[in-house]
Amino acid sequence: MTYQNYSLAQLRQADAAHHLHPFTDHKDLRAAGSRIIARADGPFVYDMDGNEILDGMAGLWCVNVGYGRDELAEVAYEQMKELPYYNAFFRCSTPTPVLLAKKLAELAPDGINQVFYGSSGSEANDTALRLVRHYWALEGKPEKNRVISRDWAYHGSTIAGASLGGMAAMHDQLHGAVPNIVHVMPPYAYELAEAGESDEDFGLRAARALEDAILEAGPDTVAAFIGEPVMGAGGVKIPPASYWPEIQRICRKYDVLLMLDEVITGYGRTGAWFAAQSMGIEPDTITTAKALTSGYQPLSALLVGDRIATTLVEKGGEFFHGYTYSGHPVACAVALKNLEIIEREGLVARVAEDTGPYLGEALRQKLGDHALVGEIRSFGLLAAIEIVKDKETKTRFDPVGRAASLVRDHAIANGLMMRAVNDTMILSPPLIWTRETIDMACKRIARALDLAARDLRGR
Ligand code: PXG
Repeated sequence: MTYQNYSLAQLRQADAAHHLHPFTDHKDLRAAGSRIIARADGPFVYDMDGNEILDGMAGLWCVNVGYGRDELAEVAYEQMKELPYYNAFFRCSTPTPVLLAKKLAELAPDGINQVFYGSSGSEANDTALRLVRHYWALEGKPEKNRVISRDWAYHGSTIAGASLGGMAAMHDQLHGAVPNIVHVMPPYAYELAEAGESDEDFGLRAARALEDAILEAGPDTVAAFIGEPVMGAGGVKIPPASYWPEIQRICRKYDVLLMLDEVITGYGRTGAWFAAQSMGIEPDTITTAKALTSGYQPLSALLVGDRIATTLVEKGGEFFHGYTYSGHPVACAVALKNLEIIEREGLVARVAEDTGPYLGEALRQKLGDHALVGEIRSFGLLAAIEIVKDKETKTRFDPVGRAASLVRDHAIANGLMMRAVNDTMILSPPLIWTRETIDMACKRIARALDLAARDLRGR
């Protein structure tokens, strides 16, 4: 490997001197130095300080088949030798994106049969936004172009992605978001349900915020609603069962397209190929990326439903949009093999029948009584732990975010990679985790919670 002529200290110094990291306070990072992960195998990553860390985040919600899959490396190598690149513009195609599109049409919910490729979830959401607006323009309703999203949504970090997303801090730095995108409340019962309000009632109330926004804007001006089935980066916010059916009903009533962002939930994480299937949602578009290749190659696929695709084909006219790497042959070859691995190893069913339910039970049984734990929720292999100062009143430690950062730092020091979003701890492990891996993770979280509680005593 090329880096092996360099010491850890040299790499760290070069990192600080030249590398601007994503979502990072660069002053802080330069003071602290970065953790350099140099190797990974199965469910573990290894840093250059010599630590073995169980990866509770599957990289960044993406390495669903785990690390060290020689098959994926081999298929990339073979494809690079045969055809490293050719584009999909100007009436050209290459074999692997074609075969992958055919496969995705098989796996996708009924009525979804077309694919538009990019290299990231952000790009795919940019495509989705353009496409729904283009659809309504082709239908003779160009004024039907507003998109309704939610506070706390994460839809990527390009200008379109951040505009669609509902992260206040990102909007503050946009200096002008894409126009005609509005945000409504998220289905986050833990903080937003009223005293005595049932989960079901809260889910309906949160969904009806969409109806209010449609009526306020005027249904003839609303193109689409966009949402993650389970909000990921916003803190694994799992909606009550009443939420999505009501959203679906409202979208149908006002002829508003439904854009589902499954960049995190796609490809098995919820115990179905797509959360649309586990939750019974019938979307017009599904944004996917991340686990499409298990992160072994950058690739996104926007799955496009028949309604939009039919108009696009029947009305014709060029859709002026695409990327150099739309349908990259190597990334698509890796995706095909990755999907084959997920199928061959029965990973989707394993999440549905075994590890998904077990993760929820184990977390609740082993950690639910801990003084710092306000709520545990899970859906498939997505889980969240709310960190609070007082379980009864749901009071947080001051300042917000400090307590969960402490838990995260202790978890990592004790060999478990986790994420903290404000005061919510997140798990999104590879689908190869077994009950034993889950038990190992629970032990490490319990220790991290104890150590954080000790640090927080008296605060
Ligand atoms: N949609 C969703 C639902 C995502 O989670 C994107 C779109 C954008 O994908 P790209 O490939 O452009 O990053 C994402 C990405 C975090 C974190 O801190 C989450 C994501 C990305 C970076 C950090 O949890 N999700």
